[in-house]
Amino acid sequence: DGYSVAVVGATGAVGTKLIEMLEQTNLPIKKIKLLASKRSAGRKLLFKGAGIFVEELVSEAFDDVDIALFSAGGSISEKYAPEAVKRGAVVIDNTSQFRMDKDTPLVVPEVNKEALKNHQGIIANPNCSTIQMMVALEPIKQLAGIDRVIVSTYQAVSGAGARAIEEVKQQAREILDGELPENLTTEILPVASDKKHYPLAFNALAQIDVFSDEDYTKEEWKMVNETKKIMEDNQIKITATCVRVPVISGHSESIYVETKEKSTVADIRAVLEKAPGVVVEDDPSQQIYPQAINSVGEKDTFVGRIRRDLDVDNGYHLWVVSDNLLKGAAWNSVQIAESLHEMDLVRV
Ligand code: A2P
Ligand code: 11C
Repeated sequence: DGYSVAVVGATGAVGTKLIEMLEQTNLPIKKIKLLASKRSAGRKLLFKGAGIFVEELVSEAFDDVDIALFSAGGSISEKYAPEAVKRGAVVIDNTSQFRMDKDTPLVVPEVNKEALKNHQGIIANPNCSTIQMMVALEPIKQLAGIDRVIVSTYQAVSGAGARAIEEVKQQAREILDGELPENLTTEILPVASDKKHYPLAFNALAQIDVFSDEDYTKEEWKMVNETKKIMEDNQIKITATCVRVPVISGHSESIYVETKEKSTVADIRAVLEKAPGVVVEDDPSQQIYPQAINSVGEKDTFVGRIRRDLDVDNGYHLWVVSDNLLKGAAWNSVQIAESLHEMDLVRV
């Protein structure tokens, strides 16, 4: 007994992690189906030690599926998520395709599980940089309310996919071999679809995704709009600067938050220490603070450098780090599946 679960994009960077997280969940699973493009059909991947053949993604593949986890790009979700729902599956979508749709819950289980109750078949998983910020800010919101957020991110290259990781590694090798920066191989970063490409190795690029309104990038707009939707607060003041750094996995964020009510660093630390999904790593006397490389493979969000602003009453600074492929993607999706099961919401 249990659910029949499909992973769409099973061979990808996030898909591979979805399989790992499904191996670790206590969600009852009776069958797992791995879907990808025709190119991968027939490849064998392991699930709990058993070899499972990857199948080509076609609409009929969802006929016997209860829960479908999508991570194969927005256009694949646009086409196949409604097909999966039509055939009786609940879809948990990792892409940005449906996130801002009125009828689609956008869920971080630690924050707004209740929103799942209104689902119409598709549930959206937020952007990775938004998720870890929500996990860290929700306890502060509950303590003292949130008036304003200013966030700067230091995002890992795995967020841009497997090919981007290869590109930055290649650039690093070329530089160490004496190549000049202007001669490096640049085809993908900062954004595959944009006109120009720049090296990321030994660099930092203040562009994630393409530019949009007000000269903010789409990634920055995602952090703004998704935060308002998840926190159900259109009044919250929030602005973001998103930067790609040559880190393989683990997004880091410098978050400045102004609370509505008076609080103290000690109170904020205390609520974070008790918060679900948060691990406080904060001891300046011992040089303890979160680091991207230590977050890899962990499901938690790490918070440190908790301190007051020197000029603004109610202003606080945090350093927040999490594995962008786990809490930022695969783990949050599987947590949503677990929540749907616990809340008896798997059948549409
Ligand atoms: P495939 O490996 O067969 O190309 P990533 O985010 O790491 O780039 O991974 C993208 C995922 O989406 C892969 O599993 C990839 O499968 C899958 N994918 C890409 N295009 C399609 C498609 N047209 N149909 C089904 N799956 C696709
Ligand atoms: C990045 N945050 O780090 C992006 C990747 O909307 O799900 C995830 C994009 C998304 O490049």
